[in-house]
Amino acid sequence: MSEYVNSLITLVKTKNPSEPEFHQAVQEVTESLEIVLERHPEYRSAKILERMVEPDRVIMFRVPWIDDQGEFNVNRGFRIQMNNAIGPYKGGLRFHPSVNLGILKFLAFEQVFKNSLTTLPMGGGKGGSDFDPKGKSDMEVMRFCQSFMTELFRHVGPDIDIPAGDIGVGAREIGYLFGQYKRLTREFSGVLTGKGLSWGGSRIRPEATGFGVVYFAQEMLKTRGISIEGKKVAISGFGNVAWGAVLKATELGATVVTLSGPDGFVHDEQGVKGEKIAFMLEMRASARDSVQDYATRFKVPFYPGKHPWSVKVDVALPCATQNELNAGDARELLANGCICVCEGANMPTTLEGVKAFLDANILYSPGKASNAGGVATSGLEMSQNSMRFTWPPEEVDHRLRQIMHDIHHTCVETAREYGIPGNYVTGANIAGFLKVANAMLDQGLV
Ligand code: NDP
Ligand code: 2IT
Repeated sequence: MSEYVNSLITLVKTKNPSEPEFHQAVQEVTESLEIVLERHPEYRSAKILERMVEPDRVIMFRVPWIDDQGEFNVNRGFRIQMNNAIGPYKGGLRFHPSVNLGILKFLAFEQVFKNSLTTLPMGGGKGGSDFDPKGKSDMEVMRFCQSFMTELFRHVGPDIDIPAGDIGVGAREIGYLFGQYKRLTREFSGVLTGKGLSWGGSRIRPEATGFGVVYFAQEMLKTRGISIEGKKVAISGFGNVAWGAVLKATELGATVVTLSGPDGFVHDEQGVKGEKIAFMLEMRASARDSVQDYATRFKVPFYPGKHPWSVKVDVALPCATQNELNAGDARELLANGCICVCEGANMPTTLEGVKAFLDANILYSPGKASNAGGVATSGLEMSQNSMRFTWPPEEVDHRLRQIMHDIHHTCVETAREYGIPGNYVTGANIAGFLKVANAMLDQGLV
C-alpha cells in the first residue's frame, strides 16, 4: 500500500471512528485506485479522494410513531447525500435494526461507484432507519413511513434525490412513503423508484437486481467458455434480490440448492423452483423473518445459525447482507470447486474473503458491478416518469441486459488497461471512479 493511500485510510478511520463498514468500503476502493493516482497526479492534487470520502451532507432525524397498542416509539432516520457530480443523488432506503450511520455511509459510498458504472446519470446516496419491520402490522409500518417522510420530504425531489428500496423496504413501504410525499408537496412526481405499476412504477423493477446478478454471472462465465445451464448455485437470503436471482437462474437451467435467512439456511437438492419460488414471497410478506418455514413446508434439511457456503456448488450468489461470507467460507467454497462468486448484496464478502477469491483466480465480482441492475432499472423508471410513458417488460428487460453487458465489458476492459486482467474489483472501482472524478474536476472545487 502506498504511503498516500495508507494515510488516507488512517485519516478516514480517525475522522469517522466506530464506522468499520465505511472503513472497509473505503479501503477496498482506495487500494484499487493506487495505480490510477500514480498515472494521474491531477486527482491527487485536486484532493478528489479526500472529497469523495466526505459526504456532501448527512441528514439525521427523529422518527416518532405510535404502535397498535397506543405506545409512543422513537427511531432514528438518515439520508446520506454522498455525491451528485454526475446526477441527482440516487439510492435505497434500508429499514433494519442494525442500521447506523457507518453502515449507511458505506452503502452511500458504494452507490456512487455503482451508479457511475450503470452508464446512467445518477449520483449516489443512501438512507434508512433502525426501525425493525419484523412483526409489525401494516398500519404500524404505514404510520412509521408517514412520520419518516414528514421529515425527509424537504430534502428529496425528482431532480434532487430519489430514494428507493433496500433491506426491509419494498413496494408496500414505497407506497406509504410516496403517499405522504404527495400530500406534503401536492406534487405527483418520480421522487421514489420501485413504485407500484399503476402509479408510475417500472416493469421488471422488482426482479431487476436479481436478474441483473444472473446476467452478470452469465457474462463472467462466458469469458471462460462456460454456460450457467446445468450449474449448481448457492444463494443466500430470501428477500427481493435472492428471489429475482432464483427466478432467472432457474429459467436459464441452473439449479439453486440453498436459501438463507437470519435463522440459518436450507439445502434443497432438488432445486428451488415453481411454487417454491412463489413461497419465497409469502415468507417475506409474513414478516416472520424465518427461512426455516421453507424447510418445514418442503421437507428439506435446515441448518440453524449457519451460512450456506459449505454446500458443494459451481456458482455462489450472496444476496443477503454485508460481511456474510468470510475468509473461511471463501476457502470452503474454493475447496468444493466453486468457479464463480457474483455478489447480489452490497459488500457481502469480507476483505480477507475477497483476497482468497482473487488469489485463487476464480471469477469474482463485487456487488457494485453485479448488483447494479436494480438501481439501473430505477434509472429506467425515472426516464419513463420524465417521459410520462411506460415501456413494456421486454423493453425494460432488454435495456437491463444491455446495461449488465456494458458494465461487465467496462470492468473487463478497465482491468486489462491497468494491467490486472480478470480482476473485476479493480476494474469496477477504477471505471466507477474515473467518471465521477472527471465530473468533479470539470465542476471546480465542489
Ligand atoms: P430484503 O429485505 O428483501 O431481504 C434481505 C435478506 O437478507 C433477508 O433474507 C434478510 O433477512 C437478510 N438479512 C438482512 N440482514 C441480515 C443479517 N444481519 N443477517 C442475516 N441475514 C440478513 O432485501 P433485499 O433483497 O432488497 O437486499 C438484499 C441485499 O441486496 C442487501 O445487501 C441490499 O443492500 C442489496 N441490494 C438490494 C437492491 C434492491 O434493489 N433491493 C439493489 C442492490 C443491492 P432479515 O431481514 O431477517 O435480516
Ligand atoms: O443498493 C442498491 O443499489 C439499491 N438498494 C437500489 C437503489 C435504487 O435506487 O434503486
